[in-house]
Amino acid sequence: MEAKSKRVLTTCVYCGTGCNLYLHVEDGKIVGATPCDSHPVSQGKLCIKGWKIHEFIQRPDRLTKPLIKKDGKFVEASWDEALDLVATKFKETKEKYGPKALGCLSSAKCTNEENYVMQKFARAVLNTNSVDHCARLCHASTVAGLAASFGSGAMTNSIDELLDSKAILVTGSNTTEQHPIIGGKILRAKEKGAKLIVVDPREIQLAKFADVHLRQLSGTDVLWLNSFMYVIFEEGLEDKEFIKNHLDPEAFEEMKKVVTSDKYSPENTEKLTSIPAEDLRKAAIMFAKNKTGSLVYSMGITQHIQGTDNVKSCANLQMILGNMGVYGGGVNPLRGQQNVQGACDLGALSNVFSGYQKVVDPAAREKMAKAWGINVEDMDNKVGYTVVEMIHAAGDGKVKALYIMGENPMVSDPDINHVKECLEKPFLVVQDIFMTPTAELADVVLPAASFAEKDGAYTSTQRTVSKIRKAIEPVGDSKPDYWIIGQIAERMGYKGCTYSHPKEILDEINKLTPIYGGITWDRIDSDEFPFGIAWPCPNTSHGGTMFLHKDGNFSRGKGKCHPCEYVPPAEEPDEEYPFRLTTGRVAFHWHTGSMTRRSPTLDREVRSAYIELNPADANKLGVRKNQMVKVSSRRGEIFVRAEVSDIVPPGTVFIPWHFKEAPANKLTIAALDPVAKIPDLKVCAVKIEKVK
Ligand SMILES: Nc1nc2c(c(=O)[nH]1)N[C@H]1C(S)=C(S)[C@@H](COP(=O)(O)OP(=O)(O)OC[C@H]3O[C@@H](n4cnc5c(=O)[nH]c(N)nc54)[C@H](O)[C@@H]3O)O[C@H]1N2
Ligand SMILES: Nc1nc2c(c(=O)[nH]1)N[C@H]1C(S)=C(S)[C@@H](COP(=O)(O)OP(=O)(O)OC[C@H]3O[C@@H](n4cnc5c(=O)[nH]c(N)nc54)[C@H](O)[C@@H]3O)O[C@H]1N2
Ligand code: SF4
Ligand SMILES: [Mo]
Repeated sequence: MEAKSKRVLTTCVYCGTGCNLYLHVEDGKIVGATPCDSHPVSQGKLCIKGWKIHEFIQRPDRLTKPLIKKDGKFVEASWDEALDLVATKFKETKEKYGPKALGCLSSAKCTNEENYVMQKFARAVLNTNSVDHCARLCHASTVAGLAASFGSGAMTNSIDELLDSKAILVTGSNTTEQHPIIGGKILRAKEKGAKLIVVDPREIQLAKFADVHLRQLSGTDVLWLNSFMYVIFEEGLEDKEFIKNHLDPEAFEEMKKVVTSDKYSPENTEKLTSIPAEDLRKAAIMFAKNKTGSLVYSMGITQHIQGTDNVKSCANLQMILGNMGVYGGGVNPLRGQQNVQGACDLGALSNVFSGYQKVVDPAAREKMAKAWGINVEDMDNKVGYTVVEMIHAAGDGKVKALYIMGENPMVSDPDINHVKECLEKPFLVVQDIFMTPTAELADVVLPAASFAEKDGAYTSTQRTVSKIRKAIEPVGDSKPDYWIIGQIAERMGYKGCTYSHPKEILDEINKLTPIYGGITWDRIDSDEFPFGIAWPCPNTSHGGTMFLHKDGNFSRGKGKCHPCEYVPPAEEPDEEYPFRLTTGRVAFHWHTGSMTRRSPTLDREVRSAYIELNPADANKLGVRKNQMVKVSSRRGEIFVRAEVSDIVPPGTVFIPWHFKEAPANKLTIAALDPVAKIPDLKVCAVKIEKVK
């Protein structure tokens, strides 16, 4: 008989830090969560979201039954009825309009195994490469930029190395709020004597502890990064040995020519970035002289039409300083969702199969077709639609059926007035644990089991694959995502997506994905690896990889610098829309709020949307703290309360985008980076009016 009370070790479902925790279960109810002392990263700590993780799981408004929309209203249905309907519609759409008319959004909230099955379903059953997920709104530019520079698009070093870095440059990462456990380690490194340089338009918590805080205008990162390198070359502080031995010489010279040109002198970039030249010089020299230095970044760097260039510039900087392939150094993009790294690794991207094997490579297609038992001619040989493109294609009538698992684009995508128009058109299936604004638009809603109700694995920001374990039975009639996908596939005549347990899926992943070759089900909670293994891990005698590009031996051979010229954001303030809006997060809430706003402890902390407004701007507008204001852009308007604060500089405003009743994404712009297709979520122009 099952014990009445137990605790189950698992991995946190929120951020990419990968903390492990125990879920405490009594009589089938999750009553609490506590940290795991022996976990190498979290070491007995959790942030507030981890401590309160149990609060959303068994909320009474969990989706418990499949729902089918009839005459504009949802009606409960049996699994058979819902799955038959979905399979029939998908089949009809494919027969009538071809595979291009179908698309899938996979999920960084789901497990590695579930993401693998979703992309297999898209490719083997629907025969489309239009399968993508929120990494596209997040670190798509990291994947593109770092792959071009180093040959691998992931965080290069491990989290705890920060404790031994001599200098840490943090830019576009509000680390203490968004990755609190990592933020704590940065502060510990600072206590131990590391220099801390923060480059962020807002005076975030870390900035208060920094040796230097540079406040650039949002969207001007290439300028200050080039200026850093300008100063480093001027002072002769580059690592000449590393450059000679490990970098592609032609690419290096080409890049050097650009960054040392006059327009990137600190004096010349000051006008556009608003960073005082003096301060920039000081910061650049400090970072260059204190070796080994680590560069940490997140959304402030990636979410721009110039995101890929921003990332490449970060890589350029760390390469010329010789901070690559060494302990305590590296280019360290902090991955956001707890399993966004895994969703990318397992091929939930429109251009790659699992392990970043390219869909346009005939040999890769041949390999997958053979393993999946399908005809290679049936496979899509072109890159599919990305997130924003797919939604726009639905609006244009090109995509006629859309399957969304564990994403909430009606709150998370840019320009949601337009997203709504687009999602109203196709046959829409949404698979979630709660009724979200996206699910409300669906024709069929499928109830998924949460992370506490299934087995599987997540891959953390430091590439460590670690397990989640079933603590309770699925709530209501909800089912694990992999089961649901398998059932739809079977009803469309394909049995290759049906598995009896995630272990079988991981076995298949091991065979087809070289970087995961040795990351087997049994190894990742063995006595040898109780908390998982970091890829690349090609075989079962390999112990995993702590940091990439060891000794400057880059995955691509020689490290490649890229010349990046500054390109201004797609939309900047003007007379009509005079403020620069940047959007982001707060410590207590998660994205679209579907989980954290159902957690009473977290909800109590921040209940509604607000706008950070500099006191000088508030004065000019005649707005006081907590007064309601109307914020509008060329695309929409929302009402929020004013939070008057010097966290933002004059002319810049910040809105957290968690709140569906006042969604910041009604204001944002869907302009895309040409390479990574990531939207510019960090800059657009707005006006602010007092509400009477
Ligand atoms: N509590 C909480 N934690 C989270 C999440 C959450 O929703 N809530 N989400 C997770 C996810 S998926 C992600 S991707 C990460 C995101 O983590 P972060 O990237 O740290 O979070 P953001 O608030 O989006 O923005 C980061 C910083 O970018 C700065 N910034 C704004 N514009 C610019 C610019 O033009 N250039 C630069 N360099 N900086 C700029 C902002 O002032 C802010 O400090 O957090 C993860 N962790
Ligand atoms: N303005 C603005 N917009 C942004 C950003 C920004 O900084 N500014 N950041 C962007 C970034 S970095 C990201 S990552 C995206 C995130 O965008 P989304 O991924 O759309 O946001 P989430 O709220 O994390 O959505 C995850 C959904 O999965 C559901 N879910 C949880 N667990 C499970 C499960 O086990 N199975 C299933 N099927 N569903 C589950 C949740 O209820 C939720 O509805 O937003 C982007 N949007
Ligand atoms: S830091 Fe991230 S992984 Fe750790 S408890 Fe908080 S949300 Fe969870
Ligand atoms: Mo993200």
